[in-house]
Amino acid sequence: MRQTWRWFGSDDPVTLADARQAGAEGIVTALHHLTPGVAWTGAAIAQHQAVIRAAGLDWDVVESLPVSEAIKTQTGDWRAHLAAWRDSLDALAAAGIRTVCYNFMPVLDWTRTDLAWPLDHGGTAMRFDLADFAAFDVHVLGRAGAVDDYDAATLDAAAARAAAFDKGAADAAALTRTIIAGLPGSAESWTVADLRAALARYDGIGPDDLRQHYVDFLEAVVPTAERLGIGLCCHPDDPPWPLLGLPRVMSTEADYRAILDAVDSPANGATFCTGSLGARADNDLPGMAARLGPRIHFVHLRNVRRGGAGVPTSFFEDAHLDGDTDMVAVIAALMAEEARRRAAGRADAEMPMRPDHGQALMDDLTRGARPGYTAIGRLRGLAELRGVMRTLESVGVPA
Ligand SMILES: [Mn+2]
Repeated sequence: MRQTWRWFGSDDPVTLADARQAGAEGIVTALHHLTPGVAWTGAAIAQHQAVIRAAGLDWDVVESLPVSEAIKTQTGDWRAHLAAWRDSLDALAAAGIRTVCYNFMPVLDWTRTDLAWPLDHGGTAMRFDLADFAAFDVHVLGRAGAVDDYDAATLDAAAARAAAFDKGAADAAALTRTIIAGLPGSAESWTVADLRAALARYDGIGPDDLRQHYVDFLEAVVPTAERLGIGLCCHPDDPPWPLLGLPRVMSTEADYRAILDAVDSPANGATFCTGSLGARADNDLPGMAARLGPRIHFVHLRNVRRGGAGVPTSFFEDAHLDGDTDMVAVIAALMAEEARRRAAGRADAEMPMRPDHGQALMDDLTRGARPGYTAIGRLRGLAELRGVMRTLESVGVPA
């Protein structure tokens, strides 16, 4: 697999020079300053690409080309947003960029309850605690119907956390800020009232409606991607279950299969994120890597340790080779897919992968980075993953 590294642009505390020292071969990035629904222009793409090239790297993968809330809800300017999305694909292909990741999660891009959970070794990791999340949902957001989404033990634990908020023993505002950090754009600009308004846009949109909107989106953009030779790849839901009453439709193998079959084109592919999918004990990741393999265009390797076998559950972001996912088996399955592609003469035999998040280790603790996008933590992750790949290359991948 090709070793890539996510970079958020010139204001990212982890620089392109850092990415090179970590051994990255290519860059994953986006025009993060542009609003969803606005077309990316050739000039803006070329400017970003020139900065990356000046650092001796190349822009291999777009992550993400955002799908607007209007498209997901089929309201407002959604048809114009679809046209803009196609225009962006045209401009990206003209710049030679042919792997485009996106997601179809309503409102929330990703959700954690602790961005710096202390680990025994002195570093920190991101964590999702189900009781904390329920405390936010039931006692801070006060969402109607929230109590129906958690079991009795979780609700009891959530009530105890909320009581601690009242006594000042825990900070409801900090928990709110952490959960809102997963909202797209500038998290500081979101309030609980904004979140309620964003959730209200999905009143009456159930999972079947959202899946249909998703298929409609694919039918509108996949022919363009096919013509341009672009591989679109959808990132799974993170975490992979419904949150805050919002429907989620990319959480399981069955979800992926439904979407890949609905628009059956090589251009309609998957981002295989072991970190997101691995938060469910019922996702068989090595098996999914093998079965979805021909349609995987981009790989995120990350490991989580779950709090239990249930869904939903708590989890934290463990080291890349630790956690509950058998990372060696996943990498072997993906490398076997690459071998099949090479044998079939596919031009996209080598899949781009990146270490998806790292813990905060050593100087990461004082340097600052976007949540999960540390320098040393990801360098460690990439080095460990590279070691697995190099070993499997040497000893051979089981067919
Ligand atoms: Mn990911």
